[in-house]
Amino acid sequence: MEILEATPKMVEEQMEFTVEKQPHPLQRSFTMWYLRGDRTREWLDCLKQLVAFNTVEGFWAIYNHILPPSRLDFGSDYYVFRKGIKPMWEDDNNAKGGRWLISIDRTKRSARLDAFWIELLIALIGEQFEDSEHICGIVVNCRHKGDKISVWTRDAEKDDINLRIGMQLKKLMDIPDSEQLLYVVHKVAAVRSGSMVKPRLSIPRQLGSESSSQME
Ligand code: MGP
Repeated sequence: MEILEATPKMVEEQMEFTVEKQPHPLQRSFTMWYLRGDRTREWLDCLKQLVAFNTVEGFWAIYNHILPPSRLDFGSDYYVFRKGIKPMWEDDNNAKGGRWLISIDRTKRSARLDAFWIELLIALIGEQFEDSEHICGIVVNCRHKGDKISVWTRDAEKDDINLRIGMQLKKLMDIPDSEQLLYVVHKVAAVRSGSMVKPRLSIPRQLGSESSSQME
């Protein structure tokens, strides 16, 4: 069809056809998981794989059909991980890793929770992180005590790479210096609970720490 010969209606139809037939592929495929908190069941049994996607259109179709984090019950989580990586410490890709943790103050929930989550989702699937190879996935935990958003990275010992990811995350979310981002090693988190977990890295550095951000 020569565009010059076509009526506006025909052009419109042709464009619709092209858009429908040629979705925009993402560089990688991802899988979305959901966990509905239930203290009567094992954690692993609460985790459900929802759907995989590998196109921009596929992502938005899913995003538009599920509840935003702010509307989930407390105790629920979403996980978006590279396809083939299970969102758990036990997966080989996570076993040596850790996560950058953003704790969302309860008073800032309405302004931040959904906004941070979509911002991070877009950064993840759009490969905006310079070190995206090292990122396994992202998580949002909806909690009455305060929600958490985290970026799981593959190797907790690669401090330089993890710090770069943390700095990018801080910039992306526009997190002020007064709020610290903490990098927690999964193996440490797996044996200790909540606030007792000592981070390996922090941004900004822990006040009073000697020479580096590392706090092994
Ligand atoms: P959580 O959901 O990450 O944080 O871990 P929450 O609910 O805010 O609790 P807190 O301990 O951080 O204050 C809660 C619990 O879920 C953990 O103590 C584990 O029992 C279980 N859990 C969480 N993760 C991410 C895993 C995992 O990857 N594997 C297994 N086996 N259990 C997990």
